[in-house]
Amino acid sequence: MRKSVETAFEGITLYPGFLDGSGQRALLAAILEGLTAEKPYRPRMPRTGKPWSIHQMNFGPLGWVSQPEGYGYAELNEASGRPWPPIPPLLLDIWADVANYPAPPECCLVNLYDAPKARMGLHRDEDEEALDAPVVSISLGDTCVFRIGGFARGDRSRSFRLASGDVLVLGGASRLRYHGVDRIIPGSSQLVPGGGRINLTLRRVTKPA
Ligand code: MD3
Ligand code: FE
Repeated sequence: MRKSVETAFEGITLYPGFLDGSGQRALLAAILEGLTAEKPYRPRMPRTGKPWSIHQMNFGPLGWVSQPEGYGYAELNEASGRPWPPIPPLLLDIWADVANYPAPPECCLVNLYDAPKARMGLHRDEDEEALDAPVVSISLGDTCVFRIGGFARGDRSRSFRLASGDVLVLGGASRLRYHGVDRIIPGSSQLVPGGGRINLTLRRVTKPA
């Protein structure tokens, strides 16, 4: 069993430093390998089509997409017409260790915070059918200031830092809380070439048979 910290929120568990330096480098290499097959893109806001401040890519049978038509899951990368690359085995191992769920994840959404101003506004992850499964988040590279709130947009919120190698499991009673990334702290890690932060979220989308 790894050392974990129960947060102030039921259903949210933080594993600080789950990955040590060599684990982080091995995972980064697997991610960058996957990103040579399909190129990260800038998602577009529903309706307005305005581009986000981050880049995204997906691994796995289903990819989460944000397009002018709306949010949802897709089997193909619209930019290439091809399926998303497979989820790296190192990530499937992390899910098996911490998710406590009887089926593997179907989506690994890759968020690339590659600009100093990159952020993610408050939102809920609610496009999955399997809301009984947790979301498992793995952080690599620069530390970020992450915000977590309640079940309505205006509820009180608190901020935490997430550093390279940290794993956060978000499930149970907190699965539908609002959350977002206020900012990254440039220069806080040397892991990612050229700097920046990479967040990986593992999700189960469909109910297992
Ligand atoms: C809290 N990504 O991709 S991961 C996202 O760091 C997303 O890139 C952020 O939010 C990032 O949707 C945060 C942590 C996270 C994920 C799911 C949650 C926190 C959550 C679901 C419920 C509550
Ligand atoms: Fe989210």
